[in-house]
Amino acid sequence: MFNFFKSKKKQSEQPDQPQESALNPEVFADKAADTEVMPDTQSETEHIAQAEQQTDSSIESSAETTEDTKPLSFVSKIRLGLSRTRQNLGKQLSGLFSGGGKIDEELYEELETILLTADTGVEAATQLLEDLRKQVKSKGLSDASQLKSALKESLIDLLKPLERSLDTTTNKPFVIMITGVNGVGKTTSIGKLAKYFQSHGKSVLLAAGDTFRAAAREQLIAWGERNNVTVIAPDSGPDKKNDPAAVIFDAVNAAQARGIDIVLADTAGRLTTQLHLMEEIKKVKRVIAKAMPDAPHEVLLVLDANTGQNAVTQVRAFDEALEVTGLILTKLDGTAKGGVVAAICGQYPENPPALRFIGVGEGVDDLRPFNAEEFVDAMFD
Ligand SMILES: Nc1nc2c(ncn2[C@@H]2O[C@H](COP(=O)(O)OP(=O)(O)OP(=O)(O)O)[C@@H](O)[C@H]2O)c(=O)[nH]1
Ligand SMILES: [Mg+2]
Repeated sequence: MFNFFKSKKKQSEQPDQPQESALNPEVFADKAADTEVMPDTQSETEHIAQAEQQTDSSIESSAETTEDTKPLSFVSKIRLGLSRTRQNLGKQLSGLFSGGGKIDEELYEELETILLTADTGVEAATQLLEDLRKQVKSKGLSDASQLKSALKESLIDLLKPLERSLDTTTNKPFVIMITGVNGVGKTTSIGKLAKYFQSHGKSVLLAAGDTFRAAAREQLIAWGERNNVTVIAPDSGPDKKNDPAAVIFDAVNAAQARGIDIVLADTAGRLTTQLHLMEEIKKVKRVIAKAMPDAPHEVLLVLDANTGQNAVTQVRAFDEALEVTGLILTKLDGTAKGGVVAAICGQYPENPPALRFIGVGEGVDDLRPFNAEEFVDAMFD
């Protein structure tokens, strides 16, 4: 047991700093992590095909189903996760391109409509069409069937600037603050990230900074147990003062004392219109910097792919409040509108935010660093 707040100096000189620790920084690391799922004899191709054949209503649970039986490669997971987008976008594009007709204005218009229905947004759709027209000219394309690979190329070019992996070696501990609106997948992404970083040889500590929602603490503790990592959580007693800034402050101190590589700090979901909560999250960030100068080293905004164009509004509002450094796009498996990734690019043509990870299912392995080629390949047949 330890209490970092008692040993902290100059507390009264720091107005942003929490005045009392409401924490019970126990170690929740007794239980073993999930065991590896052993492969069976079914081929991966068969396996994906089978999962893809599921009806729309069952597709959301497909990742779980496949986890129970056979682990898929990451590329296959993304392919499976993007089944809906591929079925929607891929089918429409095949219809448009396979006829082998002429490349004319009508075709461009139809293509624009298809892109917009996949949630690419007007800016990105316009950019893609401009790029495509250039390719048609420079490569001398004349037949619609040649457009598919050209469009793929344009999409990869558009999405490539989002592909910037997260370097966590710059600081120890490297403090990552996770934010976003309610229910987008923040806590689940932390669970997945814990596993991801551990599998890359990093030690991880979780901070249960969502002191608002009932059971948020328990949810994070469960992820901690599953990954066999420490969770710094507030005391759950009803009379305890639960201050998210205090929890994360203690977690950063704990990580420093223990030589932990990465701190993942959960925060409560909030709407961008809840101005007092947007102020609160700014304070949380300021307090983290009191525990460790320059921290948080990464402010990750989690976006739900189903949100559509509203994702763009969320990026802007959270960025204004917190200077977001990276994004996680979750629930790509539950949407036919994976094109929202392009919408983010369309809004920031000069310098788009880094899309660090994408979530393609509820399982602990369903998170993957964003890779433009892989993503575009998975979007098309
Ligand atoms: N299909 C799918 N579901 C996901 C994904 N990521 C998260 N979820 C689910 O989304 C739901 C909400 O996830 P949470 O992690 O609790 O979301 P949150 O942002 O922490 O929610 P609040 O703390 O209440 O704001 C859960 O049922 C998750 O299993 C994903 O990539 N795919
Ligand atoms: Mg949560």
